[in-house]
Amino acid sequence: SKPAKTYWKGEPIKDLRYAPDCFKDEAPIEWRASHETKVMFEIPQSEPPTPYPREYFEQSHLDKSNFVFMPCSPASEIPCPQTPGKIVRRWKVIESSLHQDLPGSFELQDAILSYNFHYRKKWDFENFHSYFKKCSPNERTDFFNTVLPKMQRLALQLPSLCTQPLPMLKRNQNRKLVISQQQAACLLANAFFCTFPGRNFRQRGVIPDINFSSLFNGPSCSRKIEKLKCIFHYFKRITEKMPTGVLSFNRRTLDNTLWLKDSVDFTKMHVSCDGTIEDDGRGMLQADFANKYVGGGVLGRGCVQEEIRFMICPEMILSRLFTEVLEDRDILIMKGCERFSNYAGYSDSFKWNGNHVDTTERDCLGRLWTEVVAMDAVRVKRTDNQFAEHMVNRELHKAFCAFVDPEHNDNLPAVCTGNWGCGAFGGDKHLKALIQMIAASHAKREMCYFTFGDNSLCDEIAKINYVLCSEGLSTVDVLNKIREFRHQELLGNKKSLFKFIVTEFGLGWKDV
Ligand code: AR6
Repeated sequence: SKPAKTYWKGEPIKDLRYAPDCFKDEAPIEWRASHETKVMFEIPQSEPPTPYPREYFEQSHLDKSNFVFMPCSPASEIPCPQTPGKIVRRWKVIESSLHQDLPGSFELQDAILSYNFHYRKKWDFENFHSYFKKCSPNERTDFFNTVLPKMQRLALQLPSLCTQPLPMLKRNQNRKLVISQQQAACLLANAFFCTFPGRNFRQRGVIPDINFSSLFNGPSCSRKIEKLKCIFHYFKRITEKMPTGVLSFNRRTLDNTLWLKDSVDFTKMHVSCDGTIEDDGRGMLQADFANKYVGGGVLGRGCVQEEIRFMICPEMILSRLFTEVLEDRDILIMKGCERFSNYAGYSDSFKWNGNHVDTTERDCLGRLWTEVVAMDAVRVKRTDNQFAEHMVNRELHKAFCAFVDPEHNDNLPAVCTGNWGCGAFGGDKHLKALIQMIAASHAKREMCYFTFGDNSLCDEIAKINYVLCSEGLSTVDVLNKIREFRHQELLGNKKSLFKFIVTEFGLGWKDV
């Protein structure tokens, strides 16, 4: 059992607004496929959802840049491994390689390389082999005798499970993709077997890689081994019992920047030193401290908030298959992704820590009530001034786009967030907390903020929020002060942003 939360300030966490309670008065809705919303299964939906259409839809005439290039597409061709000079359909080679028995990690490597011929000399599968060398004989037997054959069959079901082309969620567009957990599992099995053509590396600078090759290859490191444990665990779970729910991936772009001119009051806040977004954010809109290539280094060595979240909820990794790089005013909302693993540690000390049973309820559309928003902060370089107006505005628009909900205006669940952009991306914690407070207030959401073990930050954020709320200061007042702080900073004034704001308003920086 988890230790009780001991150090928190502001509103009690139980008094914030949560889904599904906050939506209880809304009428149930159904999926409606449209130009903006692509649904990959039949409506009305059954359990498990039936792929739509029933037969594989030939996609060779479509503009490739608008759709995911599928491994089973007839347009995907490679040189025949057996007959030099002959060209064959890639899917035929994949089928014959994955129909075979694969009794060990070297046979699996050969199978993957049969349709990734270019990489014969480049891929060493070091982490992959080292994982199987270290695991117990029982685990190895279970994987090669039971889990892997089921994964092979699942991957080969691609043309019967994903029967229509998956749209790319392109830059600066509002688009939603709705997919069953079974279809997601099939696509992830294909990513595991590295079947997606041309997707071992980032494509044209805008599409992330999705094949798992970079996770398998060396140099050997414990982070990748622990990530492999998460991945193998996911496949073990879903091949034992296929989940029957639904996931949605919604890319949203913000075209209105006028919101910033409105003046609104600050909303309530719970600030806690203990707790994490994934453990304690149930029913809230949960922040993913993202990279503009969603998932960041999840398939490589990266191992901070976003990568860890994607590893314990592997369906999130799928977003990389179809989400182009996020522009300054784009975000991605992932709803319904299930958590399969627990973990301990962080970064170099990260460890897979056993099975997780996700007890979150489902909505009327079959999605778990877990809503996660990928929002990428700017990476603050030494030469940048993060207090400069254009930098502040960039982050404000990003956070507002992440928190606003164009479909529901009132009674929205609180945002669950923390030190967004302040770890790997080096941002200022006071500035980013204020930016998120402003954005949440405009989006009419309360906020739950986890300081990740930092007691004094917890006090400071609670204090500034108390002062802003009790003095009735508005978001515009505070934005003006952030601008003034920038000038003071240029004059060499070294006060913290919070202290500056409080003293500027003629108030004391006293205990709350
Ligand atoms: N819950 C609450 N707070 C957390 C959690 C958690 N589970 N994990 C970390 N924190 P970081 P960034 C706190 O560095 O700076 C990835 O590679 C902790 O204080 O992940 O926005 C992405 O793909 C931590 O220092 O986010 C991007 O490339 C802080 O949140 C890049 O990192 C920031 O976490 C984004 O970097």
